[in-house]
Amino acid sequence: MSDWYGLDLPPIDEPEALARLRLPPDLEDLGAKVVCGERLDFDEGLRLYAHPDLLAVGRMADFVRERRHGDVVFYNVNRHINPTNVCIQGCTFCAFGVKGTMPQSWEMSHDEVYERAAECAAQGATEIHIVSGVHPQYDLAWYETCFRGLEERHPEIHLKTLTAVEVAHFADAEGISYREVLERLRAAGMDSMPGGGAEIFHPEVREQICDTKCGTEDWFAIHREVHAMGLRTNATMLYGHIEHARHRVDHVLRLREFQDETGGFQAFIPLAFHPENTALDHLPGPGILLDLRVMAVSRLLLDNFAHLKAYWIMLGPKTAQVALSFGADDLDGTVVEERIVHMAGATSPEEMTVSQLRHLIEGAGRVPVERDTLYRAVVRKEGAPTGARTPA
Ligand code: V47
Repeated sequence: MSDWYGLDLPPIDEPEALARLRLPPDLEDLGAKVVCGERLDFDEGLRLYAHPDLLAVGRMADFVRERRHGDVVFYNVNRHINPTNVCIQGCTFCAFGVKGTMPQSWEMSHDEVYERAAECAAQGATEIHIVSGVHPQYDLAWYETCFRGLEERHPEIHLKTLTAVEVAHFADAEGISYREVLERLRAAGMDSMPGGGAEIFHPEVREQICDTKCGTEDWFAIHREVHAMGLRTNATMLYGHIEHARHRVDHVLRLREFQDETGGFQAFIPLAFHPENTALDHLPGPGILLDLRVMAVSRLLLDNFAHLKAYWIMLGPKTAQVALSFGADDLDGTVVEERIVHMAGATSPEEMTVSQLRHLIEGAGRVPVERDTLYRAVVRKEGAPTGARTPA
């Protein structure tokens, strides 16, 4: 059997698997590579973006997902907390970051963060996801105190905190290395890092949408340090704005190459651009067909990523459910409070209960499995809180 992404999977009858994909003749060569676990290259990625038969591309991605995960779809019980949205950056795709003088800005105290953490702890959350704008007064010491306070109060909750953009800012502001920033954050309680700030790595696009913040090399340098410290991170891609297919393929291939080196990424999360209240509000944003194609092509190219997340907050629950047949194996979590895309016009709810998440997964014919941040199955004692609230 061919080597399948380094995983020890049972052998399959490759010709039979290819036949079951029912591909049009001009995708059969790619299908043959996919069933044998052979890597697809840049031009093949472009072909997948251009091919008119989206469902055939989706079937190939679903094959890869099923080989890795069978019927299982993951979700978690988590809460997002954004201590402040005041931001000195000026990313054109963003409606979340604002100047401190604007009425829609907020600045939480440590106690306000702890109140939110106590609420989610009472609901059985296993993860708190913390990111902010780049606020000049919310310095490294502010977050160290915050994480220590959370760690003391809820040592059992995993802190998935800050993006490479915030880490780069602290290193600049303090005149210390990325590693020193990260070591201090880890000592304070950081357990892993989310995948934000990646946007689009290609300079043709990055220079137009976020030229003031941490560049592509720095984003990777920071993730490299986190991985070298033995912690995991995620990776994202913001799509559906000014980028083209070649920029998306370039983006995921840079991630694939890096993952070959470090192996520290857990999940890839394509993020669907929401234009409202942003400097790019003349753009329509992606439709469902692009949402599904990005998921499928990413699954096919990222052969060394274990998980692809259909982040329901950005896709909306219904598209996220369909994306489970286009390569995604994870819906993310209960979230509870989401500001980044809701300030940019998202119409999805901000919270889903566990029963709603499980209902979506079961409706897709899959088996829901609650995971922690590191994708270990969570086993709850009977009667223990599960993050479930009464649906509104
Ligand atoms: O980097 C900002 C994106 C990201 C908009 O790692 C927007 O588990 C759409 O990275 N329309 C932050 N997207 C969020 C993020 C994330 C979310 C959930 C889970 C994880 C994880 C990571 O949000 C930013 C940017 O790419 N974003 N503005 C917008 N208008």
